[in-house]
Amino acid sequence: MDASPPSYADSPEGSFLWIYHSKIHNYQEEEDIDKEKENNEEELQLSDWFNPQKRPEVVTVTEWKAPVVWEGTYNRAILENYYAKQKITVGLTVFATGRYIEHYLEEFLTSANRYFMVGHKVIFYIMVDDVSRMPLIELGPLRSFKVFEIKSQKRWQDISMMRMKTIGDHIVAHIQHEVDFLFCMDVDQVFQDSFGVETLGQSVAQLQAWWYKADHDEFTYERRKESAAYIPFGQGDFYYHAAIFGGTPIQVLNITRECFKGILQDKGNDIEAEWHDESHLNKYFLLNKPTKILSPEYCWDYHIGLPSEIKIVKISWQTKEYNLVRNNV
Ligand code: 5GW
Ligand code: MN
Repeated sequence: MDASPPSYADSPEGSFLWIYHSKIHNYQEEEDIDKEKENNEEELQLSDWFNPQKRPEVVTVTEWKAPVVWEGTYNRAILENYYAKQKITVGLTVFATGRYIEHYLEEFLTSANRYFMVGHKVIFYIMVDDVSRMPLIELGPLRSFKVFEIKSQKRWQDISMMRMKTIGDHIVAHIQHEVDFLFCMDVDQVFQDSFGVETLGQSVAQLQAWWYKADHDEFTYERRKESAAYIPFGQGDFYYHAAIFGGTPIQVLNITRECFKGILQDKGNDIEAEWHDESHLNKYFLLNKPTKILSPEYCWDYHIGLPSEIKIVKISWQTKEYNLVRNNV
């Protein structure tokens, strides 16, 4: 691919398909909801729901005082009560192209339907390169989905990197008006247990399961100065996993825009970061600290085994059957 990437169309509206149509907007109702949100007394304080001392054997607070959410540190009842009053809607974007549609999408969606933000309104934003191969799935009452057709990418590296552009385009075009919080996830993983409101925040990063105990100089950050994703030895907080990130739509827009900017800059300089979008995401979160971090319990790889600090696995990685799913390597 050259310096000008295949633009996904300036206006995403051009190529999307509404399978589920949300209700026509009622602006009076929206105003009332906004008022209700303002009247929801005080904002919840961290100490109201989070107790870092419950997990003394792991890092539960960052240097910049952000919570690292481990099982046992949060009080879900208090959070549920707070967010139920706010009547929040949470979005979840997921991409599946090529063989990833048949291989992963159905299991991802059925498990997300069951475990993602149970009791709250959820909109799944499903991006596929062939709408006709979209699996039929039945969703629970508070769940809806919107399917969009995206262009396939010739290079596999561009599939994951172009997500940054596509997510940003969709946030601007509609997602910002539809949800209060947004998560973006890989499709090659399965929900195993409830992934709830304790994960919500302004900007949320996921600890990578293989690296959470390592020292920052061991991390597989991009180490070449020429890349926009460059992080020198001696710097870095955590190694974040690009398979899960989230926040408010505006924060996620900023994340995806900055990452895509770095990706384009690298293309212009004929360099590609070692771990593609993930390298750029790590650079972003180094410069813009996440306000919440999820423990590896939220995105676990069972190939590591099950150490005692992993109390409840909320999402697990699918086995990487590259020979089956990657015809374009
Ligand atoms: C195909 C070949 C090599 C790498 C990625 C792909 C690929 C990724 C694809 O053919 N179709 C596709 O939809 N993807 C999307 O990009 C999926 O949402 C996938 O979860 C995400 C990241 O790619 P992964 O999951 O294969 O990458 P890793 O870092 O989890 O190994
Ligand atoms: Mn993946």
